[in-house]
Amino acid sequence: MPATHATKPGEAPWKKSACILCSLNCGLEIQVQDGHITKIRGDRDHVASRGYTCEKPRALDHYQNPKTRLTSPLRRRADGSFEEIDWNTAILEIAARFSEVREAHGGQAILYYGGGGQGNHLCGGYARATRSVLGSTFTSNALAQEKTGEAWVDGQLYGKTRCHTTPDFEHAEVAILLGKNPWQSHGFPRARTVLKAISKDPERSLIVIDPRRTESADLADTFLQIKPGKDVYLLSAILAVLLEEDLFDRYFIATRTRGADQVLDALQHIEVSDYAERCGIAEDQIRQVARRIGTARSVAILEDLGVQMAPHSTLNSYLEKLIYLLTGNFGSQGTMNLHTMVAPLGGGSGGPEKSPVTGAPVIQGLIPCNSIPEEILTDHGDRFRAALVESANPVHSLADSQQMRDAFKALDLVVVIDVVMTETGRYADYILPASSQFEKAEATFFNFEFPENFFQVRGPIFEPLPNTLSEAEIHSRLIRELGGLDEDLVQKLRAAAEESLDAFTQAFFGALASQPEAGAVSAILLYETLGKTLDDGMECAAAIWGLMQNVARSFPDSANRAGFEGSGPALGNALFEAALGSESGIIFSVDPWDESWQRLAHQDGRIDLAIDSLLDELRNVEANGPADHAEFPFVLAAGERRTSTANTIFRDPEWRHKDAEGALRICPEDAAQLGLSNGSLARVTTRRSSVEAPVEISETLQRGHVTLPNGLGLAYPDESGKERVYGVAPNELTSLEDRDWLAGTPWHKYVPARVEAVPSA
Ligand SMILES: Nc1nc2c(c(=O)[nH]1)N[C@H]1C(S)=C(S)[C@@H](COP(=O)(O)OP(=O)(O)OC[C@H]3O[C@@H](n4cnc5c(=O)[nH]c(N)nc54)[C@H](O)[C@@H]3O)O[C@H]1N2
Ligand SMILES: Nc1nc2c(c(=O)[nH]1)N[C@H]1C(S)=C(S)[C@@H](COP(=O)(O)OP(=O)(O)OC[C@H]3O[C@@H](n4cnc5c(=O)[nH]c(N)nc54)[C@H](O)[C@@H]3O)O[C@H]1N2
Ligand code: SF4
Ligand SMILES: [Mo]
Repeated sequence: MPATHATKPGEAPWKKSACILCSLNCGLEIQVQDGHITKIRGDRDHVASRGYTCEKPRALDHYQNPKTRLTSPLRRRADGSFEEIDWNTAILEIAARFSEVREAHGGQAILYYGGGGQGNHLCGGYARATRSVLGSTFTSNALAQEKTGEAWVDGQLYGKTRCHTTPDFEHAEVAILLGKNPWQSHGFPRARTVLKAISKDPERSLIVIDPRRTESADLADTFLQIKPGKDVYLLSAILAVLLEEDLFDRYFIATRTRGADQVLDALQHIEVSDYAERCGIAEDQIRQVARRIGTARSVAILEDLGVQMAPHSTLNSYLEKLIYLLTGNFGSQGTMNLHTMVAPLGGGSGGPEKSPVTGAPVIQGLIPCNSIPEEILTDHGDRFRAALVESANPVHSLADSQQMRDAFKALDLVVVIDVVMTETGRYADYILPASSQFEKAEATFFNFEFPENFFQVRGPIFEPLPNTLSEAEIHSRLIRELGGLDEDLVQKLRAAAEESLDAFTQAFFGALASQPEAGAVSAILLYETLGKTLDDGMECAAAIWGLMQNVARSFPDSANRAGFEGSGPALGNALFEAALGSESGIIFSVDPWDESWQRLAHQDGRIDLAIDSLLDELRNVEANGPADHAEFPFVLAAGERRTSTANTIFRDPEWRHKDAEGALRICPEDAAQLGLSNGSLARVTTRRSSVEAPVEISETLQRGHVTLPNGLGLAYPDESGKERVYGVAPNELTSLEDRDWLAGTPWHKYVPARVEAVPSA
């Protein structure tokens, strides 16, 4: 790697890679010329995407070649400006300053934030080594403002938070999208193709639950245009109807679950007509939907930010899962299944369950994003004093940007590893320039497929930009400087790696057995030894060897069924060699339809349906809801995925042909009442701040509901080189306290707001 594919005479070669703009990482073929991405097409050989892409990757050169690429380590001066320094100085000083923090306050005072956005995940593994050398216990990333509530519920139901279910939309008779707009945001392979197929098939139904008539809702057989934030009423009313009309799968409940009685008891008290009114969906329609679900051969559901970033979010995840579980839609074709994975998402297991400073829950090893400023802006002796931020932009992406700026200013040391200058970088003491995702080996870690799961390793398609380094190299240098690497061991393992993969395997496992402490830095050991024997540009794929050994240990039968022979280390090696040798990805696991039952982590093999704390919340749902704010009559969804958004991965506003400044969407009636017209300016005010945005009048919205896109409000130089901020940064408007009581996940989709016309000058 990187290898080439058939080209026309005179044409630049097509190089295999993947899109890095959303979790799907669709396979791509890319032509490059003079350091630029010139042509892109879907890779038809890719094992998961099979040639599919959406429109966004066409703009990928804006990621690879923005005006703001970093080409030197930077150190902040006393006056706040940055000066360029060389790598040696940067590594020396950063190691020394982290050591000072560790000596004065302990390693747990160093927060690690990040570990991979949509396609940059190997750094998370290498950073684990640095964290262990520093003794940095706590970590967080975007999952802790979206998926931790759902993961916590999975942990209760199935026994481990890594028991993640995936919907089988390819085969489901009924497909439900709950607060999810895959037409724009994807979330499963070939989303548009799959949705269109369900929509066209008269035997199958697509049900969309969303306050806005989205592109996905346009394809729905049934669109439930719910009042924003009221899903808890709809979901529990559906469950109540299923109970009333005896549509639960009693056999499944009796043989496969425990704790159902407590759930049924809580559901009995629900008055469907009252709940229908609260969520704004007619009772008749709720009953029809419940009957469709209750009588279908198979049902699959995908929930996402529309409920995960709204009031009652953890409870919503629970109710969503009760709908498919109580109707027996689990562990079979067309339903919900527990899949294999190359590495569990999140920050690792086995650490503290609560933060010692705020008592915030640590789920999937992650501190809730909304707690981070409180973990810093306090007198508590255990507060965070330093942060290492990698491949993330938390000052922009976490709730309440002002509090985030204050918090980052209060830290003794902030180090940011990124490809460009960001809102977070501005608060750093040091910024380290990383090679881009097209300049180093990377891999796809959102492997959520079932019954066949896939993995793609991709090679670089460009030489690294001069003076940038891969994260693996950065962590390796830091660890060396911190004295965390046993150089004799490195020599021994490198010699073995040069001999053969088998010799290396034996030497590596032997070393771990005699020096278990080396396990903590194993990713960097792999990089420094096995990595040096891989092809040019593939060094940082070395950690994948360890992950493939884990796959061989955790899912040997699945890997054998996928055609990989042997067991133990030999199986791991077969997987590793195949992964590095197949540019369009491999199917690494194949399961029978009932495999989910093997994957369940409860000892008795049953699903534990009763979650007392959430049933209590359900019984007192009113009291646990958001407060009313009379002065803020609108609900603002702050962070809608649109065709013109891709988190903050593209900073150059040029790529946005439509919706350049990120419009505030509002329905015609509200716009008329407020005197707003298309393109006119609106002022949006929340408890935190007040911003201006151009208006887009849209029939897709209901009264009282407005939306702003995610990923805007980024600073970028204009033609004259002067920095300008394009669009509204959504988190200038959000509040830290608007969050789930259990998981701490934010209510970004439910921001109380006021909207006014800005008088034209
Ligand atoms: N184009 C594009 N695609 C992306 C991204 C991107 O930036 N741009 N980002 C990627 C990332 S990081 C993620 S996490 C995913 C997120 O993917 P999604 O979760 O699909 O994205 P959103 O548009 O934020 O929210 C989904 C839907 O929730 C609806 N919603 C709002 N409030 C409520 C409510 O109260 N109840 C219900 N039921 N629905 C509600 C919105 O109208 C919206 O249609 O997208 C990924 N894909
Ligand atoms: N109000 C509101 N806030 C939200 C959301 C919302 O809907 N509403 N959505 C939330 C969600 S779901 C998410 S996922 C987050 C996303 O927010 P973040 O997780 O903070 O990350 P991204 O915006 O994806 O930005 C990723 C960063 O990685 C950098 N990067 C890219 N490639 C590389 C590389 O190879 N190496 C390194 N070191 N860095 C690289 C980019 O330059 C960028 O700065 O935002 C969250 N914030
Ligand atoms: S679906 Fe996601 S990964 Fe695939 S091409 Fe579109 S943005 Fe890229
Ligand atoms: Mo996300």
